[in-house]
Amino acid sequence: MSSPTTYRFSFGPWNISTGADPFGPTVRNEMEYARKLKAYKELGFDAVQFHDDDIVPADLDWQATLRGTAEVKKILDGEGLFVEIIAPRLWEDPRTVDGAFTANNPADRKYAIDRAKRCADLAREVGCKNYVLWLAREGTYIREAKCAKTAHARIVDAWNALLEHDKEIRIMGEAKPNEPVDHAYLPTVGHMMAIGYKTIDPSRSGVLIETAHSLLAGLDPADDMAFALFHDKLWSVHLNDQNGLKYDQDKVFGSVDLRRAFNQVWVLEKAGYGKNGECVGLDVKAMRTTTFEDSTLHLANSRTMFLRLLDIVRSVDEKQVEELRAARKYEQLEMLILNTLMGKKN
Ligand code: 3MF
Ligand code: MG
Repeated sequence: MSSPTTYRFSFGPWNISTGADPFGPTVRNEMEYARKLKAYKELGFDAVQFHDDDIVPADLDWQATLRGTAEVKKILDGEGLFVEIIAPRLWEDPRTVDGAFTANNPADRKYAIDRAKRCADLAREVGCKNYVLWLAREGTYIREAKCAKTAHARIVDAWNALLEHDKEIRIMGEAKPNEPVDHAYLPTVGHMMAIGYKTIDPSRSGVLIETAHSLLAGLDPADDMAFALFHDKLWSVHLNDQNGLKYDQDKVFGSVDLRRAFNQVWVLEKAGYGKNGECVGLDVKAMRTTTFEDSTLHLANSRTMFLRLLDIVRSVDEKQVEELRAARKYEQLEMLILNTLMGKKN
């Protein structure tokens, strides 16, 4: 029998935030950068997810970028952390107001591709081969604003340019159906994977799946994960939770729907997720009401939820599940799962 996977956990420093939202300013002090990186190991995490400008500002010249990157690498090494993924932040600069790779203005598209390539160079500097594209503004507020067919071609061209620029990185698309744009061009995991297969190197094109993003598309995150796992394309995750079809909430994993969270852990565990070095990534936000002292609790709690659900997944009698499946006794199977989740004997 193969030994059970020991999971490694990751998150991005943006998960420790000052609590500002679109309706109000910050409510907590900014935690010092080195302090944030120190929190990782204290909370039981192994790896960091970065945006390019989480490492060094995006407008530094290359020499200054190298100096800044070396400093961050030194802190990471000192903390015993590695970089799991790196993603270009293509949604804050004035040149990405109309999208990045799909902007109508050629100069803006060039800026986006140059910045995305620079992000791959940064990845190399911090020893990371996993590159994430969250295509935040690739879409529109009104359908007539862009030619959607051309937009898809432009996304593939940009993806190809990155694969060519660095022959070692592998690119994961992180799909999201809306927010900040109204209509995103690649709203689901299925769309993202279809684009990956159209690139010059499908073997280096995969996905990162975020629970809330699947839910916002009206899809089941565990099924999305299973779909990507079937294709060997699930290379990272952003686990969290979400209350219905509203703004992206990034709630603590399992805090809304325990059974839904259980099913995600189930699918990951049964497929051997993590055996090739994949991390259990979180993308969670503290509540606005949280104090500075408690500003990492949502991360610790999400990790705890994953591990508790993992215990439950491992405790389910697989033979019994198979028997109930074979006999089509789904009422009994459902009660088996509900009882297990509630810690009741069957
Ligand atoms: C937005 C997101 C993003 C991505 C991040 C890394 C800011 O809904 O989930 O978080 O996860 O950019 O790809
Ligand atoms: Mg995310």
